[in-house]
Amino acid sequence: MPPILAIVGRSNTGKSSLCRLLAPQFKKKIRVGKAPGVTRRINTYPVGEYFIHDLPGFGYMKHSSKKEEDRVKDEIIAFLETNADEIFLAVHVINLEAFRRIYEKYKHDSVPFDNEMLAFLLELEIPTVVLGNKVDKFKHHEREREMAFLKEKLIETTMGRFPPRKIIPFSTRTREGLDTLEKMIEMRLRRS
Ligand SMILES: Nc1nc2c(ncn2[C@@H]2O[C@H](COP(=O)(O)OP(=O)(O)OP(=O)(O)O)[C@@H](O)[C@H]2O)c(=O)[nH]1
Ligand SMILES: [Mg+2]
Repeated sequence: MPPILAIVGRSNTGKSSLCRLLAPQFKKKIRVGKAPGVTRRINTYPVGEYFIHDLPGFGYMKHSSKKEEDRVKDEIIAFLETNADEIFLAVHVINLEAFRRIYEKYKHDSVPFDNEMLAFLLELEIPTVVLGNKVDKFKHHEREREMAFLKEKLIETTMGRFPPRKIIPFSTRTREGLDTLEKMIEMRLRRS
């Protein structure tokens, strides 16, 4: 099996948009959209020596039932468990603009999805990088504040096991962070 680059994250964070940047030859086939829940199945794109797997988003999806959301979540978990050894890098895409609001909404009832997902990837020992995506939506001082909040909360739930240098500001729109990500992909690929 060729090595896998897995793109994971909540719905509407920019996973498929990222996929378009990493696999431009498939751009026309990759659907992106405004409403959460565009990608419903795992899509695979061969790019040279590895495969990109664009996963559906977990959490809220427009026009779907709780049952469908749970099915998608189960599918993502099963995919990660089954392929943990082949995944040379998981790219966990977080919408920086929505992270604080979602974190505050869920923290009283349970562990917010993003925190749970990162802990799960660590448990499976899958090398992971986190993208704080959509930074183009912020003014400079706001993005520093939101990035610091994101890092603080992810480090908290993973009890310091996830290094903050692997949480990078990103924008699929301006391509900020793309060079850094591509270097990480190259480096991990060499090691796998
Ligand atoms: N401003 C801004 N918008 C973005 C960025 N990345 C993605 N978007 C927008 O966010 C929306 C969702 O993008 P998708 O790439 O479809 O997100 P997804 O994570 O694949 O969504 P699902 O398949 O529903 O899980 C689209 O309207 C994109 O244009 C970004 O870096 N900046
Ligand atoms: Mg998608």
